[in-house]
Amino acid sequence: MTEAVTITRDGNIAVVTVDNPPVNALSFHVREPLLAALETLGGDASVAAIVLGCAGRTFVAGADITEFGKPMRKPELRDIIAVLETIQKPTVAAIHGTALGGGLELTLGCHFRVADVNARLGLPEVKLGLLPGGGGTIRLPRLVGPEMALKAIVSGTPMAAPEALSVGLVDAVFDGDLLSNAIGFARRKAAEGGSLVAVRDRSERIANADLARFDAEAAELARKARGLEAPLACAQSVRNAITLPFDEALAEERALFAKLVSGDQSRAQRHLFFAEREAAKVAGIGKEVKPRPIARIGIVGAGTMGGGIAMAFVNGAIPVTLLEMNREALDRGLAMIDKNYSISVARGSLTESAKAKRMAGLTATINYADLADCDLVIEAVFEDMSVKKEVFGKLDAVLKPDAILATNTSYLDVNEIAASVARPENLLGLHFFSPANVMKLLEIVRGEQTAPEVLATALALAKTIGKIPVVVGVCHGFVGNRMLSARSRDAEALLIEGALPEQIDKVFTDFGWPMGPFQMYDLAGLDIGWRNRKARGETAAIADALCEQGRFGQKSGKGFYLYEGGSRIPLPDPHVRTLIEAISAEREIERRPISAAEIIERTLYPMINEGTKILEEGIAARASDIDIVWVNGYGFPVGKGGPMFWAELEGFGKIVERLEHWHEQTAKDVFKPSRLLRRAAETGKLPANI
Ligand code: 3H9
Repeated sequence: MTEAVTITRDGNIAVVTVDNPPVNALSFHVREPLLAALETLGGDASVAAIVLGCAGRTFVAGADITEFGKPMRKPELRDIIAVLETIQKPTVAAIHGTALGGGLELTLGCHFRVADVNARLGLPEVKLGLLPGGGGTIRLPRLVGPEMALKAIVSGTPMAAPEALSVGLVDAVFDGDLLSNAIGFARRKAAEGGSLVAVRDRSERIANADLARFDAEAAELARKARGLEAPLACAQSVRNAITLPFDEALAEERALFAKLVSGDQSRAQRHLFFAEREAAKVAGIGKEVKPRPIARIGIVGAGTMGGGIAMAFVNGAIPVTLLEMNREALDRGLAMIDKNYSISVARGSLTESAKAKRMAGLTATINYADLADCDLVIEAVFEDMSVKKEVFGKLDAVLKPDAILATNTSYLDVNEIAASVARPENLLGLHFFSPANVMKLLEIVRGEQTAPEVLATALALAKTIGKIPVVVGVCHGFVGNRMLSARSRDAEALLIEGALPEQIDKVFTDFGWPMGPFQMYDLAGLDIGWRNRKARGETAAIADALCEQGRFGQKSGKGFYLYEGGSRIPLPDPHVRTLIEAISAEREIERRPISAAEIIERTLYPMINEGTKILEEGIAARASDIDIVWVNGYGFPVGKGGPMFWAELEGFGKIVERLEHWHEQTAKDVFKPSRLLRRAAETGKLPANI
């Protein structure tokens, strides 16, 4: 036996242990000895039962994702499961940590599954643009019923062991030494000597399936899939489990898997899986750099942003002291948080007692001195340099010397803020995205003087509260908002030349975005941009005109669209069309049809161009960091892997050529291809070393 798989004995019970750190993925060097072990033990008359478990922190967390996209080496997972199913003595999977994807599918080849009370079980393949390809879609419905299987497989969300027990996925849950309990369980099953039925042969849960109801649920899921192929394939395959004989359904699953795994969407989603993990690795922040302990967070400002940030921390069980300038503002902020939690309670996603616990994690104050015991304080006040400096001046005076100062600025110069405090090495940007209690992205802005330890603390903190951190450098708008601004720079011109907001937005939703730019402006409120433009002496003919008419977006019932009776559904508004056409006429621009391709070239291509400038300047460390920012902060479609991944699919050569064209037409800088983009156009790839 190799080290990846070992066999030990406890009397007449054989224990097969997989040991492939860090997550016991089913790599080739595991599959080969695992198959051999099972074949040997299946035929060994001295073995009464087999327990299959894992060493280390988890049960098998799935197939080895790094092997996808390469020719699959035999034996495959399904070969192993096929052998498991022929074994005529009890086979028991002993699950701790996470049994995910191929890991859970492996257990479905066993007669029994027993789990540690803290284990989680799931089929998350859909998140990688795949469907379970090791029989999961065909076997799981046989254990838990088709509707539950559909939900679990299409969502990819793992379930906790107690729930798995209640739905029939596992046969026993143990709190204590899992292995000895599993051995005891196997010994009892061997002694009972009852008939052993493989999962493939259990048909009672699918025999009476309500196909009409199943189809209605599957249709609803398809609607939500927004152009993603994997959720549809998952639903189709679970349906096959009901309607086709086992082997036929299994073969269909295999074919669907093969199609998805070689497609661009899955490639994109696998890229994002590894990109997210890469983003957590930051130059100069090795294991030797220890994060500081954070027992209490302070937040200055209880507006929408401050309140959302406060919720993010108390949700992660970190107590928060929330400061406002006066009682009234503080009470308003607390009432908003309370209301948000009440909505969750009404929806059933939070219990009353969990809400009470979270609210109890909040301490409210109007005195800076009450922040003295905080280990990290985030300011979320008005976006104005002098206001921010004033806040940090006060914080500097009351906080302990090693407390960390963080600004939630979206645009301002973090180095300038740092220069105004006595502890610049303890200052950084923590840029949350609204709503901060929901959005996963956290841009961590590293100032010139930010200490490695401070950065390590921010990274660790992000993980604690379930955020996806990306470390970025200082520039106007950092990575996300800087690229967003490049995306919008020509949008108004598109309207004036002939497009309408609803047409541009449809190009975006067809691309896979949850909404287009004009829907987004209406949602965010047009007055904010209007105020900023006025302050900078800038104009935007259409948006300014809308604001002058009191059309601030959703909150005023009209903006680029009309929202009838408080609805959030954007309706195209003939009035807006007339206004746009009047501006075109005023400027003597003859309106012309604008194609979807042109809309993409004039919005997304400049955004890619800006991304390459961000890389040239070292504001982002890697192209994949930019992808993580856009997918998690701005709704870039996961099936396209983020802007920089998509750019490669689209073709850097084509992008440069079209940017040059638009640069010639408009003379706008945003279309002038960067040096890096030109280099990428030569080879079809972004260079490894920038
Ligand atoms: C599948 O099973 C298909 C089958 O249906 C069909 C087959 C025919 N492979 O996340 P972490 C690496 S699809 C390769 O930081 P955590 C990861 O990149 C699979 N590598 O740890 C990282 O490497 P590094 C279905 C993997 O404790 C290191 O392990 N399964 C895999 O925060 C630690 O990972 C899944 O989708 C893998 N499968 O979380 C589960 N998994 O240190 C995917 C991890 O170099 N995995 N790595 O950056 C997870 O969700 C989490 O890793 C897990 C642990 C929850 C297990």
